[in-house]
Amino acid sequence: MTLPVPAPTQGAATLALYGHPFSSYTQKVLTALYENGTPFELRNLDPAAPGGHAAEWLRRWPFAKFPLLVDGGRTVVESSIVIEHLQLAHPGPLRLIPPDPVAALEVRFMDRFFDLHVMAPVQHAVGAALTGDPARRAEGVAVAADKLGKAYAWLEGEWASGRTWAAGEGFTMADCAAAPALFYADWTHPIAAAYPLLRAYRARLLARPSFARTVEGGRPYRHYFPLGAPDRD
Ligand SMILES: N[C@@H](CCC(=O)N[C@@H](CS)C(=O)NCC(=O)O)C(=O)O
Repeated sequence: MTLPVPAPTQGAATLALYGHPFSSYTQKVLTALYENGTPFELRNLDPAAPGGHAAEWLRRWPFAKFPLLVDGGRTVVESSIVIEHLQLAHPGPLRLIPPDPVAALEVRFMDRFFDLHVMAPVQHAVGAALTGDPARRAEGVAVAADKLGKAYAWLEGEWASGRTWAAGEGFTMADCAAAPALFYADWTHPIAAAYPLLRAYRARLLARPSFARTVEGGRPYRHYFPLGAPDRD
């Protein structure tokens, strides 16, 4: 089935993003929105936040995952699809997916890498810690440490070619994925000094204004991190 993509719009906020400022996948989309100065309204799903948005979010997406974007009459889920949608329907000055299909494939691959091989192990450890069971917490952290160690080693090798951003010299969707993934991964299993290029990349992401703004938005919620948020970043 082919759905029509809304015509590009500018000006007033027509976009509503359901999510949480401390959620990694919400942060991935927030970084993309801030990169292009795209107007939107954040519908914060924190239980203490005003608005009572949870019911509408669950009505639109009973799978209970966020972020979720509402663009006019359309519901868009899955953070990478949301960013692809933004590129098509609300393009800004920065193309987060390059026009060249081969370059775009590399961006999509690195986006998948950060979601599947960095963020997923972090979510595993966090989920285990949230059970409150010390044995499950220890198992979750051990599994994550093993997987993240492999991911860090692979990423260090990729950066040895001299790239600045995840898919080359331009900031893309892959960096939107990498930023929260590496942010929380380093809290879960610190990136060792043996990986200076990866550590420098994480620092570069934290210095990027779009992600720095995202991190500030999540700061009030750091007590939610069940493995204990370190006093840095
Ligand atoms: N593949 C999804 C992952 C979304 C996801 O896992 N979101 C988390 C928050 S970071 C969530 O909804 N957690 C709530 C839950 O699992 O109950 C995406 O890219 O949007």
